[in-house]
Amino acid sequence: MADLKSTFLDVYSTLKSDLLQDPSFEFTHESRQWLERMLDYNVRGGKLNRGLSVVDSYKLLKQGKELTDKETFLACALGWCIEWLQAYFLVLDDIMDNSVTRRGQPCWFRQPKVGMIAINDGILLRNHIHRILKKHFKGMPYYVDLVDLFNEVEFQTACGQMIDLITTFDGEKDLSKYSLQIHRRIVQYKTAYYSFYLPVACALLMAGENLESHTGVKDVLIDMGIYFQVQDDYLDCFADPETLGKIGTDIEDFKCSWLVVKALERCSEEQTKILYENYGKSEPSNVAKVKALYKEIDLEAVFMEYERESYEKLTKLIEAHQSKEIQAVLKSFLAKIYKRQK
Ligand code: DMA
Ligand code: MG
Ligand code: MG
Ligand code: MG
Repeated sequence: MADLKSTFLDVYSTLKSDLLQDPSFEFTHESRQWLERMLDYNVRGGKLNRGLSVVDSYKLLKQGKELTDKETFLACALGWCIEWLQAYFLVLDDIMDNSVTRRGQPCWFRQPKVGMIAINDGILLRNHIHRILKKHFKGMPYYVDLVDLFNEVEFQTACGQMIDLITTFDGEKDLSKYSLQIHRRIVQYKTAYYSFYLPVACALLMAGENLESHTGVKDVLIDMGIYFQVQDDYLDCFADPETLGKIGTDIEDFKCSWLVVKALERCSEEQTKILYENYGKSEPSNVAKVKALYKEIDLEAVFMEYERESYEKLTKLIEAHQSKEIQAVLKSFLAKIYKRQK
């Protein structure tokens, strides 16, 4: 496993150096330095789960047969395209969510000399995906499907971000419109497609499969993605920022988080009043009152129960699948995220 990660990181160096030598642009020393710093800061430093999943999934689809060097390189390159997509969305998400830290360091836009240049850096990260695909996959029979897949998933993610943001800033702050249904719609689009469906879809395309014949797999992955984002919402409030690598902002940002939806379901009239008065305000005293309320109604226990149930449901869905290889892919995903702390 440590070995796969180091191979994966080697491929990053290759892809980065390609981008720093891109013949379509006349780089100066400054622009090349900017780009290199921007890539190392935003693309390389994550958990790399999504990217590594492409390689893992592809291996499982190949039934454990040894991959050729070329196959390993291509699977890693596709994995990195997902990491690039993620970096692109996160750079912009942190601006819009007014976040402070990410992956244990200040958000990119908070770096001195960066600021709103981060917006263009986000656009560049997005463009890099297609430059990588063009350079390494152009001759492949699945090239068009791959480009289409990245475009579709990007569109879904951007729509998810749109509904996350307009639900939050829709004029008057009104908690009464928040529900589990709305939450599910937001997280399905903003997180599940790119984090769970995309890595497996990449591996399937590389293995010569047709995505239309795997809709059952997609449904399980979407459910897993929803569970993953519920964890993200939970950790936003309850995790130690040191471990998580980011400081939560959902309460301040008036987000339609799973926690606030569950709180609304469980609060007494009195408690609901406290929630309405304090949710969505940036003063620490307001945030503290919301957190105290969450503790009072024991949302931690509610989440634990949800986590247990989700694990059971997902396991059943996976085991209902015909193909043993696909079962193995899905199980390895679930094992990676179950009870995660970051
Ligand atoms: C982020 O949702 C979704 C995308 C597409 C970046 P979020 O704002 O809850 O993520 P985070 O908690 O990492 O800022
Ligand atoms: Mg965010
Ligand atoms: Mg966000
Ligand atoms: Mg979050």
